[in-house]
Amino acid sequence: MGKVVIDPVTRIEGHLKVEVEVTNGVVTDAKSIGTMYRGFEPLLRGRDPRDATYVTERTCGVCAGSHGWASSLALDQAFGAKVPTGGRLIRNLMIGAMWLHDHPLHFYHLSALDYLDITAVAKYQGQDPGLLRVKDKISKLIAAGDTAPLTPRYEPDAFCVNDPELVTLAVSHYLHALNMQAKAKKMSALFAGKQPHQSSIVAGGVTMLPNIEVVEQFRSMLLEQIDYLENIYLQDVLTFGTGPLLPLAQAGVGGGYGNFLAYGGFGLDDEGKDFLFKQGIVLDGNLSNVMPVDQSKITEGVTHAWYKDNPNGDHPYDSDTVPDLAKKDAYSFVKAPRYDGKPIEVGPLARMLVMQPQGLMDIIAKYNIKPGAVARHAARAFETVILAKEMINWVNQLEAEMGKGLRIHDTEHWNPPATGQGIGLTEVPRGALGHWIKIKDHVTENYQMVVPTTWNFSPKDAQGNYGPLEKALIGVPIPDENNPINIVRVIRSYDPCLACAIHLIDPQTNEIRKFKVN
Ligand code: NFE
Ligand code: MG
Repeated sequence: MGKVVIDPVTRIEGHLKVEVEVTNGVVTDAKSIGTMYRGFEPLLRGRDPRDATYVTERTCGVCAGSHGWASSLALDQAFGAKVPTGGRLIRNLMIGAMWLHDHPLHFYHLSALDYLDITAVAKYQGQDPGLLRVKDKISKLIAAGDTAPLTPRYEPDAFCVNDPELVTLAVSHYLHALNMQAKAKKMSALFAGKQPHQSSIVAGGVTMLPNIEVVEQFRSMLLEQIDYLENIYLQDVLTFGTGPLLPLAQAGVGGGYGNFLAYGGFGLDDEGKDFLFKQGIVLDGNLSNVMPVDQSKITEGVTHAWYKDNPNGDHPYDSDTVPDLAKKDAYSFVKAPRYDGKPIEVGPLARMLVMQPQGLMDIIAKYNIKPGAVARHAARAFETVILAKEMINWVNQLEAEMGKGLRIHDTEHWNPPATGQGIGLTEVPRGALGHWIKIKDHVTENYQMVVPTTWNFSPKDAQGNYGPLEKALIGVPIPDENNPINIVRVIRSYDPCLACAIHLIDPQTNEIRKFKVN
């Protein structure tokens, strides 16, 4: 038996350490350890509630707009604001464009290298001029011993794609993806003022009143994205997932509990009733029973997290975020969200298994793919295309609104009430995001964010249940303890963001150590 410690886990956002026990080539115990506390929630107390939008966005540089969106949804409710159709559509388009940047980045730049033997590029024998340029570029880097960041930290294994054609194409798409992501960010900035950290979504709607040139520029950029996302990104994921990685996909490596939660996101009406990505809960992998979500069943426990126990209970309206580094049995700064006491996965796979779009379900059935690391990549690519195509409808609807006098903000409800409370639940790239605010004397009395990676990378709870990642790691094959590549594949399949999950660096625990095998 051996203990494998990966610290820090690279090619993710934020600070994560993972410890596993390996027995007879299989993971038998796992700990997900968030090593950084940031203190955004206490920071908001006593401030103007509207500050939440801008302060919480600074949680993260990747999904920043997500927090602007969730906080504004919470403020809409607390202020009694009714977001006009134009405000809803612009929010959807601005945040949607952010997703078009975020998901391909995760696949090409953060994850694909776990599945490629990059040195195969030097063996490319084809004549495609673009691929020959890639071969030339990468071969020079290999010769110079300078392949970071393309070189994975681990040795290529049996699941690493080493066909020179496929690998060279994938690397060329890696480079192309950088270009397409920059364009997606520009799309978002057309409405957001800038990216990251948008400055247009506010309580009651948005502040940017677009003209027709802006909308048409957005449309033409969106059409280019749809072509790219459908014909390159999704195709690459399917080529890998139903080809060389099919055994991993069929074995459901990194599958976990089979519990999935989505709050629903991207409003399709102004009443907050229908969403592009649907709301629901699936338990124990039972896809025929998608249950409704009741937010009152959400708790965020801290039994194994470095925080003082909550005197007023663990529901986000009443809970607290007070660090306690001396806490016995604690091993992470990530809290432990649970739904009705259950650890639950959130994210693209959860969304797609709640929504069950026919095209993806057909692929899952045809290839007998099980929930796991590869399925997460497939779900992520699939939902990106669903979203991008729906965005065309929102552009059309926005133009129709412009024809009848576009309203983007509920100006009647801009000032904070003396007292109030509100919840903002939505879907962001890494999963279900919730913000809870309580207002007293016109200022924020309490603010809590329960973030996708907090759900997925939580530690054990008071009942001793593993967090979703921990559970997903147990059973993962590690044929060679010196090469625990399957562990990072499973970790990265969630696209974790520990910056969001923990929302001050502790000089004692944030020490950067080398990956080590004991
Ligand atoms: Ni920092 Fe985030 C997203 C949020 S994280 S990336 O998507 O909220 O778990
Ligand atoms: Mg929180």
